[in-house]
Amino acid sequence: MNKKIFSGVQPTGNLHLGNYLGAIKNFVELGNDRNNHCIYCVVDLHAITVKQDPKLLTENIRETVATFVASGIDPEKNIIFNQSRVSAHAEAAWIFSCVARMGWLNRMTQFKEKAGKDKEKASVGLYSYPVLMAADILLYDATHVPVGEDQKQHLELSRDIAQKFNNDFQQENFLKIPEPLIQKEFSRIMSLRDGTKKMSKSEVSDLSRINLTDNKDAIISKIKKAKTDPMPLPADIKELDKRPEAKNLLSIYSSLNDVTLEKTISQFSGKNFSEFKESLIQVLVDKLDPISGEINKLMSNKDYLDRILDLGCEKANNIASEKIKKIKQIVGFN
Ligand code: AQP
Repeated sequence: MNKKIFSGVQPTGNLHLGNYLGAIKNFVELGNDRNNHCIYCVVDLHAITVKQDPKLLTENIRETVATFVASGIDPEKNIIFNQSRVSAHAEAAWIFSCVARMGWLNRMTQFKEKAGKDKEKASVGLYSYPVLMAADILLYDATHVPVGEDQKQHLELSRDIAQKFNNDFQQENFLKIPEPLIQKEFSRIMSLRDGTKKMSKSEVSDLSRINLTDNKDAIISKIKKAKTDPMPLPADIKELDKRPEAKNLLSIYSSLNDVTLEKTISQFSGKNFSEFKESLIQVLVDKLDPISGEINKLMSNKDYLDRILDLGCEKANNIASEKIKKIKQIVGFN
């Protein structure tokens, strides 16, 4: 079966190794498969659920496109566009927010994590974020959505919204129920300073992450400073449960080399971190240095990046405007 794949990345700056290994690397593989029809969205409407500097946001939208292309996503074969230029997303999000139930949203753990202790001060958009995500997916009849563990609950909500809309309006199979695509053998990439916290764009310390724009020297310095523990690397995978920093660095090495964690452990068991870090630096530089070079090159050709977005927005708009027209008719807006 041909797959219709939809996924998005927020243009919130500092795209990092976690975004690459958890999402973009997979986008490239899916996008290169002839049987897949992939839509990759720069989700700028999602980005403003937390405060953004308008000038920086414009640049970050371009940088996200540059990162997609530099990583190997073909902008001719796949659709690359930014969400705010296809008005159907915002329209569908409103209609779906009248379908979704408060109880469903109250269960979303990511809102609780992102809003933190002071949830009274969080934006309404941050709370209803998963409804906009449902609109993104359902407008394109996506059959599959690549998601990390943290987004599984949101995809479940998209499925609930689609089912309730179809039932409420007696439109069997009108909104397609999307399936998750979960990467096998993958664990979330954690901060280089604290193996219990996820690597994140918004973490204040730049030393906590490898940015996709980091050059060779920055990669070397960050890995050398990455937190470890005093013991040599273990022989047994179970030991890693008590050693989050070791687990994270070994997982990064495994993902970059497309090998299992078990295989990496058997390669480095009994070795010191200093020796392992040399190998990790080597693979990081080999894989990421060409990407960062290409991002920098593309960022100096803004016209090219804007043309990619123009083309992608036109294609996305053709699909989404048809779907929202039908949604509005079903709801009774004529
Ligand atoms: N640390 C991570 N490990 C694995 N995957 C990750 N992703 C993000 N961080 C990690 C995946 O990258 C995709 C795009 O993420 P996003 O930009 O839409 O939002 P996010 O998950 O909120 O990313 P950040 O870096 O944590 O941003 P901030 O700090 O702004 O909240 C998603 O598929 C995500 O799973």
